[in-house]
Amino acid sequence: MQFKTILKTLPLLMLASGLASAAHAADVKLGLAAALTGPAAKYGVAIKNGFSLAADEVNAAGGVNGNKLLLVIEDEQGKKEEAINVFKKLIFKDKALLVFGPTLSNSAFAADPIANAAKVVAFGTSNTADGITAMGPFTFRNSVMEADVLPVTTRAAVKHFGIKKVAIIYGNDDAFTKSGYDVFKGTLADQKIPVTTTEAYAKGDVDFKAQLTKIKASNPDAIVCSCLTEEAANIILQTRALGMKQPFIGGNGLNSPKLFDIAKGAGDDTIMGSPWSSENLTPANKAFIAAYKAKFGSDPDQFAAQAYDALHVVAAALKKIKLSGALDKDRIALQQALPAVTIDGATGKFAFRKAPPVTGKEVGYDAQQEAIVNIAKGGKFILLK
Ligand code: ILE
Repeated sequence: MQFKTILKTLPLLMLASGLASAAHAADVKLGLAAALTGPAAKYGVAIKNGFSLAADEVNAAGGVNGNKLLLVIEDEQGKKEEAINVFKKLIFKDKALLVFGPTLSNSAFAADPIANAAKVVAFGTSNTADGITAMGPFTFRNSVMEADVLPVTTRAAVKHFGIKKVAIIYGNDDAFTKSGYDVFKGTLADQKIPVTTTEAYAKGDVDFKAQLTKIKASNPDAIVCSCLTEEAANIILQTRALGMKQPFIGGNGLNSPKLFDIAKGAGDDTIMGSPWSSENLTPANKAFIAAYKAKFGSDPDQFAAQAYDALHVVAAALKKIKLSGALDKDRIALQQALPAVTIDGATGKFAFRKAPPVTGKEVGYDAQQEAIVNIAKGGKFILLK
């Protein structure tokens, strides 16, 4: 071989050997598309941590049927276009057996069709909008959807504060905040709570004074907020600046500690639902919380808990199948093994249920889990009793 040719080939050889040492043949590659930068990063980093912790645990216990789990993690920045790019990379280039994520429902509506077309499971751990699992039989989620959580949250908040009427504020250009709004609207009608005014904002807005002034004039007992955490926190702060003292009722977006990073004490008394609570002292949850603190030096949140559980759900499904090495076959075998999996995880007992039927379409699988209602107090989410 000529010297020139060797020089040309060398980087390729190095690359190949590098890949081989990072992932030996028996590794099971699982993709994770998460928002690790941008406004949704606080959710995405918690999700990444939950997955890393669970993968380390499974691997330390010998892996799955002798195979180690290898997480291939990509930043989708909380953007639709990036979620599409990252899904394509994980599915077609990295040849992941399954893809977890993306973080936001808004991105899942863009990226999941790629996974369904390629017959690869897209497993959402934080997508709570309606219609996610209607995208196809390869879409799974363990994130309990707004439609299941908000009626329970609203009923508990109404009782706790003796609420007679509410105002609503929501983001009208994000799939999750829009879906949460629709669910809140139906829930308030069902529970016979009049709405004094409904105000909307757009992604990236930072000044909510116009909407909040209208809400103030309508004199509600509480404010319903279908928002992502950063917007919710700024809305709460600006409400207090206008001299308004009403408590907030939120959806899944408000479950992040980012609420307190921005709103500080003004976040107190906000009520939101989730399947997870740090006060749920089951052995699985206690072990999760202690291991998370030891590894990351901070408390976990519900996004970390759901990610952690999702990895254990997939590990349980993998234990039931014998991987053949033929990627297409193995991806389908995993999709077929998942629906029957049940675990007792950080978020409690978990099972899947088939998504509501859609005519002429195969659907995926939702979470079958009860919602717990939390209230913010002193920078923490505590159980509403
Ligand atoms: N549950 C929401 C969604 O589906 C957010 C996820 C809060 C981070 O987009």
